[in-house]
Amino acid sequence: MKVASGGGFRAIHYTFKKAREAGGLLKLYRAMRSRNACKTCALGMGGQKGGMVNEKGTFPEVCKKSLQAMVADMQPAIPPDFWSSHSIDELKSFSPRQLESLGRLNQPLRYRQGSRYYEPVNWEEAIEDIVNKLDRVEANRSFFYFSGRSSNEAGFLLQLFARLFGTNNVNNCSYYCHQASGVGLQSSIGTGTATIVLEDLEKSDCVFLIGGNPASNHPRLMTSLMHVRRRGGKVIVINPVRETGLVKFRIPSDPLSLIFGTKIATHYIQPDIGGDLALLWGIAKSLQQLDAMDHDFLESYCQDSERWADQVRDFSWSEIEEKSGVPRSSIEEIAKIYAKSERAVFAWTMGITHHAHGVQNVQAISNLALCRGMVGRAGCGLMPIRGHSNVQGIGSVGVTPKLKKEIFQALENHHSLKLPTADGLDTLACMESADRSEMQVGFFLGGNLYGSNPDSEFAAASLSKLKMCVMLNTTLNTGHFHGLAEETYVLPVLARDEEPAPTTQESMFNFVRLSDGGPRRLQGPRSEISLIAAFGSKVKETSTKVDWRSMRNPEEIRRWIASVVPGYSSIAEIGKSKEEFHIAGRTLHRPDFATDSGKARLHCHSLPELKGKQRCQFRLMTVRSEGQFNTVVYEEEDLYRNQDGRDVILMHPADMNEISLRHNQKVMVTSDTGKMSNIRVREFGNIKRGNVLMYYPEANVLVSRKADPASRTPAFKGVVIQINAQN
Ligand SMILES: Nc1nc2c(c(=O)[nH]1)N[C@H]1C(S)=C(S)[C@@H](COP(=O)(O)OP(=O)(O)OC[C@H]3O[C@@H](n4cnc5c(=O)[nH]c(N)nc54)[C@H](O)[C@@H]3O)O[C@H]1N2
Ligand SMILES: Nc1nc2c(c(=O)[nH]1)N[C@H]1C(S)=C(S)[C@@H](COP(=O)(O)OP(=O)(O)OC[C@H]3O[C@@H](n4cnc5c(=O)[nH]c(N)nc54)[C@H](O)[C@@H]3O)O[C@H]1N2
Ligand SMILES: [Mo]
Repeated sequence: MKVASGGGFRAIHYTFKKAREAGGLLKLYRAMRSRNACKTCALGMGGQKGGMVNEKGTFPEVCKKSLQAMVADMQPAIPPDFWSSHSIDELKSFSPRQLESLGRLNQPLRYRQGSRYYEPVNWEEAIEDIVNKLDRVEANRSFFYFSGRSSNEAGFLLQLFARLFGTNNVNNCSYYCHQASGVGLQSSIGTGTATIVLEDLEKSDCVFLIGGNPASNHPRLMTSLMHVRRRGGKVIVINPVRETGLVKFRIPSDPLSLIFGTKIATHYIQPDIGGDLALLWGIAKSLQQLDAMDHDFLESYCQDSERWADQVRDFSWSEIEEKSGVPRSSIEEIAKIYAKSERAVFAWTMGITHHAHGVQNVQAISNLALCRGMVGRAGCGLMPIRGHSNVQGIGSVGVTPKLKKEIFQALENHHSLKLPTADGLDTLACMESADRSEMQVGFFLGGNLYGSNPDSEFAAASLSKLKMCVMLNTTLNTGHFHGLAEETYVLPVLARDEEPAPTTQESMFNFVRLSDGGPRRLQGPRSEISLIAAFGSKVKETSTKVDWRSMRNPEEIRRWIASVVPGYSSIAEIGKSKEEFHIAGRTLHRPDFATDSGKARLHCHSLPELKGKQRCQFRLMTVRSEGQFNTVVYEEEDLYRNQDGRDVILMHPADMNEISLRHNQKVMVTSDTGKMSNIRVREFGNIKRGNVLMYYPEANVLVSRKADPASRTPAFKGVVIQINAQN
């Protein structure tokens, strides 16, 4: 059946289905309502108000992904005899979905080169072996990668361990995600996160939603967009794909919306993949022609605005139209709406950051907001829609190659520590260094570095050159079977809602939540914090530098965070007071910019040529389906795009016609990095001509390692491919 709206009864029906898998509705409901921050996206749910409650206190805010993540954690353990009966080669052929549904990890596993199997080992042996290896490696030949799922406390502790061990090779999944937002915003307004809180979004009269699919990836944002529409506000979507749920969505917690559906987009603009930069400059040009700039604001609070205005004038409409793929009339139409808006919010996701010019995209969004004075007031501002539930917190507490000056100084001065000063490497640089055999050890807190990396063949080759790789995970993923190091350890950890003591997370609105933790579901896994503290106390280089025993207590880690991380002082008391808080100095309700000059800066750019314009070439985006969370696939189907499997490439029917392809025909897809065969080509009228869509992580075979020089983020959405029929 063709799906014509997002959300709705299907989402409710799904809840009951998942409840059966979890052992009953009441059990699942209790788990979902426990006082823990939601495990999926960074919109921010749960915490002390209880699960399924957002930052405005609205209940019930349910999303399918959070149910899936919860039910996955409620799975029984993988049986101990599994490992002797399934070889690594066999498990390599398992799909991400098969691996996730094998169950929870509950005992440490070890693989040694030459063997065909993982072997379960006991905790003491695993830790001793790993410590022995760490004691023999030069610190700068190790690197630490963090996903954004772990707590602030675990993140802080492991980066501290890495620095005391002697390396700044500390980075998180953000380099493959929102790094361009952080770098772009920092260069423009002096802070790298959202300038607004959730209430502001609902007060705005115009929301730009650029390069994201929140209907599927941040479903609870849809409630806010519905409120904007109901109050007469405009929602302008900029996306090469007409995403079903952005056109119409049925919000499960709203009876009227549930039955009749809510129209979300008032305007839908379809640029070519990578065409946003030209489009954003085009909107500015149109504003200039309408004389709709806020000259007073530009004069008082911004710098470089004259140079910027000159450049706006200099771009020709023909260049803008050609490089954006959007006709001038459509650009002028949305510029007029923006010109009338009094409180506009600009929100964006991976369609903006996953490009070789991602930072420029973000700067251009910021330019557009600044030129009408939309930053530094309530009800309007800039809003990168973050990915992982605690990716922002992990970054705040120091999981970055270079520590913020304040953190570095406070650790050295107040805590009398000596920290390394050599430049640390970003994620891709670590992978490239491993490929040159310069790295010997990888240590990963969560995530799936193999699966999330561009150029899968390279990723496997590079990781397999390591002498040792240690991965702390809850469930299995492809990274546990591809690119195995000479010695590989998989260490099972507890999920957030199983932690023995409360931990904290930071939402994309800079709000710090307290998760209570809860009873463990399985014997075997250890808490991330206790495990990191155990390594800290045993590794020679780190053992005497900190009292690691006290660091087993998250209260003590929070005292450290409070004393070193800017804006985080309230975290010291949160365990007792239970008072969740907004981080000081982040929300910008006044135009006080934390740049050196105190003013926001407008940036100038040249417009990149649209890629893939030769005959038989197409621009490919690699995106998420409705049934997955990053490299974890819960369901093979993509409900909203009406696909029953993931081995597909979605293409406009007119493009198919032009190169004589039939619906469902098997094709080979080739890029300059790799090729995939036996892919089914599917008619998909919702995508703009010349552009095609495939699913991540499988399509990482095709994605090149060329990255944005400013953010080091690969162009996961900017791949040029060719398609050839196979039969
Ligand atoms: N259900 C679910 N939720 C998730 C995740 C998940 O995997 N599943 N992952 C989490 C994470 S870590 C993240 S970062 C976010 C990701 O959230 P999104 O950014 O929404 O995720 P993507 O699937 O990468 O989708 C990108 C969207 O950008 C559009 N797009 C592609 N190229 C371009 C372009 O050049 N220009 C424009 N304007 N648009 C383009 C695509 O059509 C698609 O709608 O979601 C988080 N939430
Ligand atoms: N081609 C392409 N590549 C991409 C993207 C894309 O759009 N296209 N998106 C990029 C983006 S935005 C991101 S964020 C990255 C994602 O990169 P990662 O964050 O590295 O990957 P995930 O798939 O989210 O990691 C999933 C694993 O985390 C573990 N896990 C879950 N919960 C916990 C926990 O509480 N503790 C611990 N220790 N482990 C846990 C589970 O074992 C699970 O298998 O991928 C990037 N790669
Ligand atoms: Mo992400």
